[in-house]
Amino acid sequence: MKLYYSPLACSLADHIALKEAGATFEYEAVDLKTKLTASGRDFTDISRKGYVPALILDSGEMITENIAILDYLASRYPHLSIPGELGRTRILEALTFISTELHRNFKPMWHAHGFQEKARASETLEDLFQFISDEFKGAYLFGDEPSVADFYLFVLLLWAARFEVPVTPTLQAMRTRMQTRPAVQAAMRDEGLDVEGAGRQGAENAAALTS
Ligand SMILES: N[C@@H](CCC(=O)N[C@@H](CS)C(=O)NCC(=O)O)C(=O)O
Repeated sequence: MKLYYSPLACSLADHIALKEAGATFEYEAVDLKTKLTASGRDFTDISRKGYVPALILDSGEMITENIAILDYLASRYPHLSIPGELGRTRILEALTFISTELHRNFKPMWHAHGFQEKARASETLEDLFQFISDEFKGAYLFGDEPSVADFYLFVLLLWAARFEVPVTPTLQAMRTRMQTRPAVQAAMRDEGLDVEGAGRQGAENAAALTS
């Protein structure tokens, strides 16, 4: 497998999932402004969508869209999912909330919008983070082990730190807990991120992240 990513982008969730799975994979950075890969290829020749994440399977097939990639990884590596008849559905429910509510509402934060628009987005995000915090069933969303949904949520918690969006003590504790996991530290190091200061990083990448 090969993951196309950009440092501190939402693709970090997939990178963490692959590390947590113990999967064998390659990874290559994409400059989201120029759309060039680290090896100099035009990324839009690889994925017409032009955004990360994109996962190339060993068969050569490509999966795009974070929800689909994380769902694929959770199906292939069941310890990244949760058990039970509704397990996959609950994961998809959480991933969809994280993608279409939380992630989408970060858009004004990444772009050069005015102060008021950012303040409004921050308030919306604070409410959305409060909601997901109330859903926690343990140290992580579904109990005491993290799932793919926690990896995606973690990335958005790094963004929250970067943009000073207030989050609950439950979420602050989860972010800190995630940062102690060897797989998380390894994925962040691969992306050139400082594990402690990642929320403050990515300035040069920020303008290109359409989130
Ligand atoms: N619908 C896509 C959106 C992914 C997305 O927003 N990726 C951002 C990074 S977090 C990106 O690559 N933006 C650059 C661009 O759209 O040109 C998904 O859910 O995977």
